[in-house]
Amino acid sequence: MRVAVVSDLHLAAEASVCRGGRSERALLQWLDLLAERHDHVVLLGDIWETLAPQRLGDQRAELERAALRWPGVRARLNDPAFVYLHGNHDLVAAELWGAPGEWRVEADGLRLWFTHGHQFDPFSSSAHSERAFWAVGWLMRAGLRRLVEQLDGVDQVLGGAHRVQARCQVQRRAVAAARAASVDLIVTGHTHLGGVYDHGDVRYLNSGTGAGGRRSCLSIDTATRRWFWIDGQAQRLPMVRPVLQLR
Ligand SMILES: [Mn+2]
Repeated sequence: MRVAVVSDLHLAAEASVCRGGRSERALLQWLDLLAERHDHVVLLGDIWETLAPQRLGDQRAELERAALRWPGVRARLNDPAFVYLHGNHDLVAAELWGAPGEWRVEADGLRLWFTHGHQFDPFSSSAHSERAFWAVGWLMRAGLRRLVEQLDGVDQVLGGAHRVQARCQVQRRAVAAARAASVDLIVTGHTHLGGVYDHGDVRYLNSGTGAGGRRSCLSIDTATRRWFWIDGQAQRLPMVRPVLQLR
């Protein structure tokens, strides 16, 4: 079984708070290319941005508005090639569209567990996070988008090593959960920091983020036991070009 994994697009209705880019056409070309080359494309949560509505707590209306702004992406959620799981920024899709929070599957003797990963992050599962992301939305509307992105960059530089490497809390908790559930591969997004990490009996894979034209993703082949992360920012490097020819 070949599976591509894309997460954290953060598609929103309003351009000022949308981090997913502006062109739906380019995004769909990428998703459809992945679908052509894999049996499934897992959309691993935070595909939609609903935590930055104008009024606090208005996630349902925000999801519907975002879906209208990105109709092609919405249509693909009903396409059997795509498996959509909700994250914390699109949690409301569970209640509105019945989106599941995880996909567990066995293929070629391997047990795989796909889930967004916010349940392993104490901040994102806290009551404060909804209010914090709502406030960030207003900073972006107030023209401080660059500041928000820079803070995000600082967070990744300062916290990056801790968040990606084996001592990262999300990763440590995910690996412990995978071990308890006897799965071989646990696949999350959420941290926006992609990669593949070997923990002996368990592998932890993170899809990174496809937001803002970054187009990072995972490609997993259970038959050949090959899995790798494609860094969307480094997609011009010759070493990844022959693999997927990303544009
Ligand atoms: Mn998330």
